[in-house]
Amino acid sequence: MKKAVEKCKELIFGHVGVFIVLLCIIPFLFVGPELFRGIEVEQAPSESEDLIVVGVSQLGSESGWRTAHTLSIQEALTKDAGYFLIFNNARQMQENQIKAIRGFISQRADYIVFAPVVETGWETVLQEAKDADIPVIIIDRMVDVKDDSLYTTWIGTDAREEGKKAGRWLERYLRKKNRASEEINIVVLQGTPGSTAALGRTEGFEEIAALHDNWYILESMTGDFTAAKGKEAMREMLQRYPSINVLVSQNDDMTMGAIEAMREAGVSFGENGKVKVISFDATRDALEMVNNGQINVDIECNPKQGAYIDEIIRKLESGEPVEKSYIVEENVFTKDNVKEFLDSRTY
Ligand code: GYE
Repeated sequence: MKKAVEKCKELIFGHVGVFIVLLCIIPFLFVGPELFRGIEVEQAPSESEDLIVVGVSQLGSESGWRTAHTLSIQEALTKDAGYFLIFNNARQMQENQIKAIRGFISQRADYIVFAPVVETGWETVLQEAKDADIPVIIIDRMVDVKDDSLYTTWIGTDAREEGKKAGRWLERYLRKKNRASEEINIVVLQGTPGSTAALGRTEGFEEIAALHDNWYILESMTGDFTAAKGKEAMREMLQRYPSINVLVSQNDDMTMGAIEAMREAGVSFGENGKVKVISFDATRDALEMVNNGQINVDIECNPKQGAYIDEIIRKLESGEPVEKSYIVEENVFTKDNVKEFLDSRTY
């Protein structure tokens, strides 16, 4: 009898035990990977022994351009190509970038690559990288530092020239439409305050605007390079100014937001509309809008910078000299030339 009772207990508790263990494990199987997402996994030293360890601090994921930029880096710095990539997304916050760079220094990365969200405030952390003898490659936007030995090289685009291209396009357009002496009311959606892309595009466009007494920049508002903030800012400006002739929007995401605001306000835009639209970046979605006449012109900003990073690191590894700056080539798209580029646009 005693034996039978023992057997019974064993059977019940044995099964309950297994059941409880399963109950604990099953949810973890689903949630487990989620818990680790976003947490940087440190390299096992043996795994990275023969690889070049590169810490990349990306400033954020605010735009379609940024997604393409990140992809270009990740496609270039692969294990097959000889790299161990430690990637960090700073979510548009400088303090996160500083923390990430300090992390790369303490992990003894071979190279630090970073796209600075704003231009100022980098001296201290760059000095720390220099003291640790880690070469720094700056990509996309620029840093404003007195001592340029704080970084090895910069790969980016000429934001000031992009702004000028926008101004020159408007000059040509108005001349062609016999409106060169008309009063032209302009509003500007600027990118992240203090960023190279916003500073340069603003300066470049203003340089051309200053040559025309009849161009009035009614207001410039920041949309932080995002569609949501671009829409909000444009909605406000549409309420304040009933007679906008031109929108200069410093990236495609803000342009998409602004177009939604114009639609909602019943204001026509583009080729056959009241507000002429000038945009920057030239992502695929925006080029389609150039093709169908919703955006008048898109000034290209080239996000494909990964291959340059790879090339520069290879040169540095073999002791070859590198330039202090590399400027990536860019185009201007209007309805006249956009078709031939549309098919090959991957981003
Ligand atoms: O134009 C914009 C992004 O810094 C050039 O940043 C880059 C800009 C790009 O958010 O879409």
